[in-house]
Amino acid sequence: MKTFLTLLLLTVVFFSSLTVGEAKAENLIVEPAVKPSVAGTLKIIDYQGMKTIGDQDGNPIQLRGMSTHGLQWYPEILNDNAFKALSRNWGANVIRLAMYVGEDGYASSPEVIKKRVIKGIDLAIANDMYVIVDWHVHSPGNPMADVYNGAEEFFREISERYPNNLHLIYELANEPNSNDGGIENGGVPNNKEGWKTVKNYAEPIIEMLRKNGNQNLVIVGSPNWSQRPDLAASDPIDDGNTAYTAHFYSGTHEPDPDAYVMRNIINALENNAAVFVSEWGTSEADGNGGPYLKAADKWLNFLNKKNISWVNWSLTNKNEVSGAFRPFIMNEHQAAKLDPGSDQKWEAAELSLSGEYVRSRIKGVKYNPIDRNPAQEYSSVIWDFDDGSTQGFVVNADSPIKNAQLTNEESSLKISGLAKSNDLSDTNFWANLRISADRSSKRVDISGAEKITMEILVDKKSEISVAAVPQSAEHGWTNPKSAVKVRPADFKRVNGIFKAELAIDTEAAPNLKAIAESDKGSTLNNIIFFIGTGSADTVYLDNITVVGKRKEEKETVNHAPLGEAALPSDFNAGTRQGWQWDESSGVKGALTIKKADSSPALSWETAYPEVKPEDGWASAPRLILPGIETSREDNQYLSFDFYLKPVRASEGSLAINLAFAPPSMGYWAQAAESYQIPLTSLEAADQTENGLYHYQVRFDLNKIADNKKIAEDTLLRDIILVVADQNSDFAGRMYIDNISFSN
Ligand code: IDC
Repeated sequence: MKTFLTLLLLTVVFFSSLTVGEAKAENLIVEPAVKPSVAGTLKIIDYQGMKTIGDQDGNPIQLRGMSTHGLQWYPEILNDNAFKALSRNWGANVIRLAMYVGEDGYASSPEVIKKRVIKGIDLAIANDMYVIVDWHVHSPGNPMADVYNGAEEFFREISERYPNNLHLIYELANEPNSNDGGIENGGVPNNKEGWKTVKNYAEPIIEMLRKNGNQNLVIVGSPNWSQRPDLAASDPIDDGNTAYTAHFYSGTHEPDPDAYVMRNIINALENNAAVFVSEWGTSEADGNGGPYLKAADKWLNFLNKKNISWVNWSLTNKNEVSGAFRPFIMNEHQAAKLDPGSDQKWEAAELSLSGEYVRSRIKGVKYNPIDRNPAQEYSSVIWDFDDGSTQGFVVNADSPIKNAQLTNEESSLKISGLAKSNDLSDTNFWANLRISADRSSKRVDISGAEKITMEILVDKKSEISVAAVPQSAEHGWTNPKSAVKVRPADFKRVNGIFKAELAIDTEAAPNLKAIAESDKGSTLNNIIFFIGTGSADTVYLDNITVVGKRKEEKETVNHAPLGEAALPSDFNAGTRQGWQWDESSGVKGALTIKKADSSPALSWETAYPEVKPEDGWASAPRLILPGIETSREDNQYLSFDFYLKPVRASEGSLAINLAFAPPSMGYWAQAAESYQIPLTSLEAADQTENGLYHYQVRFDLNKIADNKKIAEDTLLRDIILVVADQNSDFAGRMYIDNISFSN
């Protein structure tokens, strides 16, 4: 008995380890991430001849979790429900607090942003997650640039507040890079010298931390947007608990050991450095496009196999593909809330495709995406006989019974002369009366049809059978498989007559299935019924209906023709002259050419949501003129006419923003000031004859944010215009015209 039990046990263990083993070969279905309460202090250890992150006992541990978006823009994620959802429902053991320093971040309002970081740290600790404090170097690209002066002080303050706290991981520089006016203007080159700059920046901060007794894991970014941990590995920082950052976006960086980023990671590992992927996305490198989930699978397979920790970008409901939550899109959906509420989890439909995918990968479970356009039930009454006619039904030419009569009686189809139409066997309906809708003009789309239903009315209860051949141009005939019957017991007395419902499904009527599932069109154009009765001479049919399920088709948006990108954009030729919705636009409705002030202008409708996202750009119409390879030359302004035709506009204001995407300036140069339209004083604006409010907007090209300078010959690449919401209730139409450089 004992041996038998042992054997049984062994078999069970053998088989279960086999299934786990098989799943593991994929390295995507993985063990839950181990929490700090179990793993304790993190330290870099030797593992399979390389370095990796280990727990307090020296066992390898993998951190898997999410990064916030810029805390200056999306601080709403800092709430207990969200952190509980991430820790419990997603199974994350790490969260990264992306503290931008530039771009209106920490350097602009240190106290506000620092408070947010502290709140994030406290929430992470309370919810049993490690927390990465990310000094988000992004633009400018050199961690030694002036805006980043406060780094050491910042890390000192945080580490004094959380002395040697095992939850904290310090990420000293998100992404050193060579952009922003070129290397001579403070970028970090993608080479040994570039890494040296980063190293020189990081060393004193690490020294300070260690001197003060902080043994925390430290992560240091690498040149070229943290794609060069190999450079760091060949000239490492002299510290036993420092790892190097690698970042990738699965739509841009190939999951191939011979491709740039993955090869650099492998080189770094082979050179005895620990690598930490503190940011990766399912999109392209600009945060949009895709999602590229197959490539992400390959990447994660690699990371999981090598026990590399990873953190996904990002926890935002901004309308960008890498964002984990459903964004606002006008007329489509509201943004999901970053506070999931007291149930402490987000429904799958509140997540974006990316968020739903990444959640399952963090959890280590199978990725089973929900159907985002599920088929909906429909029911269309095709023949109701309410017009007093037979609606095209006649005795079919092939009917063996000829002398039946079809008339309309009290808005139903009366069929009399059925006495001899009485074969009630399941399959031998051939001897019965055939009627068909030969003269019906109905042409109805029945795609997804599952059954045909009808009401049968008789004066005296009787058995009635009906077989059907619905017809389309493509599918003219398939023999019915069987007739369907209603029995005397199925009838109920209604207003002095007996009534029953009969339903013919696709099994009984195979031609229904053929038409419903055809990809060449599912237009029903006729139907033949074989009608048998037990004892009735007269039967009435009513409300012949098709019932089924199908996906709602999205309405296609009819934009005016795109035309050729051209400045000035006067829209007089009836095209959009290259203007289109930017991917991140919160408005995606029709872009049309309509007259404003008697001249054709580019026009669209906008209605901002009542529940405002923190970032007023998230719900904004955002236009882009991509690839306009032009420069400002000696012009001082970019100017245009802007018109509003509100349906509602009584509160808040609109802020029009301008940006260019010059490759030489990190693809972003934004006018320092926005153009404000307070909706409370619309009457101060000029009005056109047809009542539009008119604004002559102009942006000074010498006033660019972050001290950037657009030279006369700086290649601008794209022009981006954003009409941001500032607590407004605006709904209505907007127009833009005569976009040009000017003096
Ligand atoms: C992006 C954000 C986007 C924001 C932009 C500029 O997703 O909403 O407008 O920054 O600040 C990174 C950076 C990270 C980027 C992200 C996607 O670390 O800040 O966020 N990305 O572009 N490196 C590669 C990609």
